[in-house]
Amino acid sequence: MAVVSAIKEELLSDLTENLVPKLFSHLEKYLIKNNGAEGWLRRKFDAPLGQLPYLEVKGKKLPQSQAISRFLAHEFGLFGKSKVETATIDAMTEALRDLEKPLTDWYHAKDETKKAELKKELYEQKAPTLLKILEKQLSLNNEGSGWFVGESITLADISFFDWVGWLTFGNPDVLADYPKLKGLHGRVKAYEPIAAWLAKRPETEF
Ligand SMILES: N[C@@H](CCC(=O)N[C@@H](CS)C(=O)NCC(=O)O)C(=O)O
Repeated sequence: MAVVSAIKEELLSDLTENLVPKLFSHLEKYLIKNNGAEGWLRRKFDAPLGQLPYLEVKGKKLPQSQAISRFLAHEFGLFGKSKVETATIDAMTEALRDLEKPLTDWYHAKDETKKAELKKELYEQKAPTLLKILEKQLSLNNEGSGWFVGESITLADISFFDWVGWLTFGNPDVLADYPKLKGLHGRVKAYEPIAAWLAKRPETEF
């Protein structure tokens, strides 16, 4: 048992001190430099599925952002205390990820009329529909004064925080009508490991 916990401890410190910063630095390089750059082509060659992100754990490369975030959530105890909690967290994370296509379609649209249409659809329909449901869901757990699931922060809260960041691109006060969600956003932002990362993370477009 002691051996297992020593290995786990070593893995956790490796994750926080080396692997997570390494993951972000891969992403940063990809996002900041252009995709066609020789550096990226070489990196693409190294990537298990030819794409970023990937996370290296003890020499093993793990691709696919969602597999990575689930792996890290399991490792850091952010994935619930029962199978039902885990599935609930997973479902919430996926519900939030359903915003990805509308958001990137709007963000990257070149035609101004189409872009305005996509923005309206995202900010007046898709996002409010989900935010309203999430506000209610949060209220059902500890009257909305804590976290989405259970008694401690989970991947669902962190995914929510991340997606709000993306949504503020088109509306800096996107949570104005959702007081409970606004409170949760503040709690995640103030959560010590996240606050520490936010204070030192590099400035990038995304
Ligand atoms: N489903 C994958 C998608 C990965 C993906 O689309 N990665 C993009 C960057 S965000 C990429 O590496 N594009 C460059 C390429 O495909 O050559 C995930 O979630 O990780």
